[in-house]
Amino acid sequence: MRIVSLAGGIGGARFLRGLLSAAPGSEITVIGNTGDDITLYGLQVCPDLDTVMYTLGGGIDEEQGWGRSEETHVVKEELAAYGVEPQWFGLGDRDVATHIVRTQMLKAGYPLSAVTEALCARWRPGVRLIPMTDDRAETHVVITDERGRRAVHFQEWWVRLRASVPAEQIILVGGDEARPAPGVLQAVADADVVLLPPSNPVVSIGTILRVKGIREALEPKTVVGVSPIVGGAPVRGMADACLRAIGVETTAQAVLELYGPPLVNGWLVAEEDAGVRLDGVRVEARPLIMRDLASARDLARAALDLAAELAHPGAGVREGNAR
Ligand code: FO1
Repeated sequence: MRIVSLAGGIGGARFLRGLLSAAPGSEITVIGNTGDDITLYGLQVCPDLDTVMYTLGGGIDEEQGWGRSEETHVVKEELAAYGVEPQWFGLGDRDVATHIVRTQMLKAGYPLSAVTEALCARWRPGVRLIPMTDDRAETHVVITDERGRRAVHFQEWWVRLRASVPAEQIILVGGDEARPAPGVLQAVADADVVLLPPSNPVVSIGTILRVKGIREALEPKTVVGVSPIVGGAPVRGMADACLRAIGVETTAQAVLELYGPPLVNGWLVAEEDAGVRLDGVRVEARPLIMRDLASARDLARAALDLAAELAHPGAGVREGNAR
């Protein structure tokens, strides 16, 4: 089976680990969010791509959900000793190597999609990881604080400010010009099913959907999404602060409406949100908390089962393994 999954950071990566376990032998293409990317100390950092690559490749710092396991921070301490800014965003020593390889390949003229393929040759994530675009598309946030009204990089709002200052606007700098990276639209066209994991609906899934042509390519496909909101709160992260910024309620219903029926055909919600309804969408209640591989696998399997039902109404049985 050919599966395409959009993905942001931690929630998306954990869902993908469950998907690999639920659908072994499937061909999985991940379209990764690059709106979080930031250039720091001259290095190109791609947090969401790296979280997927490290998580599926076995190199992730499990409890942080980002960065490398067995990490040290000597470079970070030395940079601080030189008084180099910013000091609110920490790169681990092992992680720095990834950014050095990425930066030198970008400077040599390789597109981000080729760089990501090269990095994945080491990590072997078991999926094909493609950035949503090879072009620059960076999420910035308009805030008003003691220095007045200004736009800051998403990471400054997210990491330094911890979203404590309201986001008046969320802007994708370069978003209007960004084109899907090579292979993205083809993978969607070839897909048997498309999944929207419980990543941040605004700055991850929402960002990918803003790249020209991606939403349109997805609409004719069987698309099943997993609500990132359970009982009125995000499962993790600060999706509520992002949803507030675009005037959307923090509910499973509101996020479904944000994505919309032409895009989403199936929607998995938590049992407490079983009342969610939208014409043209099949909603099913399932446990959504991924506390370990087994629960992530069960969630991914539920998404695939719903997709199979939608693609072959009344089949009730996923092709390949009858119950
Ligand atoms: N998050 C933090 O809260 N503090 C950090 O210092 C930090 C550093 C960092 C370095 C590399 C990387 O790939 C991710 C990092 N993150 C950090 C997480 C990052 O902000 C998030 O992973 C995404 O941007 C949101 O999904």
